[in-house]
This record gives sequence, structure tokens and C-alpha cells, in this order.
Amino acid sequence: MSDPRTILVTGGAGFIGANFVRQRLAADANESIVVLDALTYAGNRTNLAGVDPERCIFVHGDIRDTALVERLLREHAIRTIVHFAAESHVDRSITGPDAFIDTNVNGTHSLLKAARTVWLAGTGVPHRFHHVSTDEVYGSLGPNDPPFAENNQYQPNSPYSASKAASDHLVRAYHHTFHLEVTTTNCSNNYGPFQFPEKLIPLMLLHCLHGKPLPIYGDGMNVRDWLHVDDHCRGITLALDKGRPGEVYNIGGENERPNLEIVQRITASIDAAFAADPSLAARFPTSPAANGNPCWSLVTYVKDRPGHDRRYAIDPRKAQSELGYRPHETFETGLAKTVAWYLANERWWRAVMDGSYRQWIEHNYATR
Ligand code: NAD
Ligand code: TDX
Repeated sequence: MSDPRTILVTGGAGFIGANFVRQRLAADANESIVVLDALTYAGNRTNLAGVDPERCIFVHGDIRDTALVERLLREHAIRTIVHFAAESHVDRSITGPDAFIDTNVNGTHSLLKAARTVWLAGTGVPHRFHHVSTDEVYGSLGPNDPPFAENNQYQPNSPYSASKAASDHLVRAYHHTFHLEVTTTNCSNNYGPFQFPEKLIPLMLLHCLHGKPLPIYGDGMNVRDWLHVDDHCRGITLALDKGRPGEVYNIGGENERPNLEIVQRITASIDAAFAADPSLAARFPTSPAANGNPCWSLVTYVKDRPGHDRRYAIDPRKAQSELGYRPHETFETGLAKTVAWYLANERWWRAVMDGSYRQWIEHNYATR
């Protein structure tokens, strides 16, 4: 067991952050966590429901509040930051890029400034700033290109990926210029519990349950490299424990799939779940599966996302050899668990699909 320590997790009430907090608290009884989260539309206190309040302090605040971050680092003697907080949805970055610059660029810089002030004053203290980033910073791959390695050129194509790229560069610069001990992980598409239902997998899953159209952007042949969120979180822990300061590690599932295949697997899972459990037809009577019809019938091709990256794929060999990283879930086990989680947690998703959610969905799909 490790020495008692407290870590700061930014964005810990979001999808990946909340899964990370739960995994860390379960893995190490000696660790406490301070979560700093602004509770934007994507952040939700219920994502942390049931975690031990003695070991997880929730602070409702903004990463751009540098003085607040400095105070938290000092008051809780924090020596590790794991930085998830971000605006994370590509479609929203197309309709409203400003928030992406504010949070992803200025917010990351605010955290770096606070860490520098508190950790590097005088002779300094041992510390680690871990930055959670994305494969999207590398741009889009052609069908025969090798997967993204850590030394790939940055070629971000959306305001989201450009803002994440800028934050990656700031993290790197604080290491080289000020000797802040940083690590960065660039991960592929995650899925799993607590994912906000604007992202592909939960959106399609819930539309199947409600009998709503399944909106496929473009020809549906864009490829993503899918990873269960628990495996991403394990990779981050490995980077914290074994990663070398200043280094970047790409994390992925070696699990490339075109979007149409993802949707096909979701519709087949929902059809099978209804066939196996007659109570689902009563709970979700507007689903085609309630009448024994295939959810695939809901597929609807819509206007493509502007600047839509064609293919992402991660080369995880550096994380494998230096960190010992290996995913535990296959796509089959991970997707089955995810479908089961959404079926079992209707209260959660009904609560997050509030008025602002409905407004966004209507706006996004009405304009296609
Ligand atoms: P999310 O949108 O579900 O959660 C983001 C969280 O950050 C929310 O809780 C939100 O309230 C909080 N937040 C936003 N602005 C804030 C601010 N100014 N101050 C404090 N908190 C703020 O995002 P996610 O999918 O969990 O992604 C987490 C991180 O992982 C992001 O940095 C994202 O770029 C990165 N990432 C995501 C994926 C993916 O597939 N979802 C893949 C690779 C990397
Ligand atoms: O309704 C949809 N229809 C559709 O065809 C939605 C929401 C998406 N798509 C397509 C677009 C993408 O090709 O599905 C693919 C996945 O889309 P998203 O879930 O929006 O994810 P993506 O744009 O790939 O970005 C995600 O992975 C990298 C996360 O949102 C980012 O935060 C992460 O950095």
C-alpha cells in the first residue's frame, strides 16, 4: 500500500474523470481525491454518487480560477494533478468554439501556472502534472496510413482538437521551460458508464430505446479506435506510476471500427436484450424492438459533420513497452457491459437529458 496522498482530479464529475475517481478510490485505500469541476452541462454530481465523501472532496469551481487551484494545492498538500476538465464534444466546438478556447487552452494554462507557483517555489517539491489528451490532435489518417505514434505531426482539424493541441503544447512548454514534471496521454475514443448521451455510443443506444432515428453522419464509414473507459483509466494510472516526466504516451484499443459497424452492434445488442427480457418492451414501448422489429430500421443518413476526420487509430507500442499497458476489455465485453449499464441506469440518463440537452440535440440534428 502506498503512503497516504491526495490528488487533484479536474473534471472529475465528467465521464472519464468520474470513472477514474471510482477506479482510484477502489484500488488504493490510502489515497484521497479532491475533485475540481465547474459542473458544465457535461458534469454531473450524480456521476460520483456513492463515493466515500471522507476520501473524495468535491469542489465546485473553475480551472480558470488560478487562485482557487493554488489554494487547493496548498490546503490539501497536493503533489499530483490529473487534468481531465475540458469541453469535449467536436460538434459543439463547431457551433460554439469560444468555450473550447476558454476552458481547454486558458483553463489548462491556469492550472499550469498554479502548479508552477506552488510546486516550483524555492527548492520545489516532488510533483506530477498529468494531462489527459486525445488522438484527434494528430489529424486524420488515410486508409493505409500507420496508426498515430507519439512523434506524429500535430494536424488538428476541429476547434476541439485544435484547442486540445494547444493545451498539449502548453504542457510540453512548461516542462521544457520551467521543469514542471509533466506527462501526457493521448487516447482514442472512449465508451462506458456515465458517458453523456451526445457521443456516438450512448446516443445511438438511447435512440434505439426511444425509437428515434439513428443519425449517421456522411457515409458512416469514418473509423474510430474504441477503448473501454476503464482501460483508459488504467493507462493513466500507469503513466502516473511509471511514465517519465516530459514524455507522451498514446493509449488505444487496437480496435478500429467504422461507425456503421458500431451502430450495427448496438442495434443487435438492443434487439437481443428485448428478446431475452420481456419487461423491456413495457419500459420502452416506442422502440421497434418492443414489437420484435430490428432497431437497425431506425438508421438515417444525415449531413456530414464539417471537417469530419476520416480515420483515427493509435499505435500503443510505447505505452505497452514502457508502462506495461494492456487493455483488459475486448470490444465485445466492453460493449455488452455498457449496454447493460445504460439499461440498468435509466434514472441517471433521464436526469442528464434535461431541457438544455434536448435543445442541443434538436439544434444539432435539425440543421443536418
Ligand atoms: P466530459 O465532457 O464528459 O467531462 C468534462 C468535465 O469537465 C465535466 O465534468 C465538466 O463539468 C468539466 N469542466 C468543463 N469545463 C470546466 C472548467 N472550466 N473548470 C472545471 N471543470 C470543467 O469529457 P470526457 O469525455 O470525460 O473527457 C475528459 C478528458 O478526456 C477531456 O480532456 C477530453 O479531451 C479527453 N479525452 C476524451 C476522450 C473521449 O472519448 N471522451 C478520448 C480521449 C481524450
Ligand atoms: O450522431 C452522431 N452520428 C455520427 O455518425 C454522432 C454523435 C457521431 N457520429 C460519428 C462522428 C464520429 O465519426 O461517430 C463518430 C464518433 O463521434 P463522437 O462520439 O462525437 O466522437 P469523436 O468526434 O470521434 O470524438 C471523441 O473521441 C475523441 C470524443 O468526443 C472526444 O472528446 C475525444 O477526444
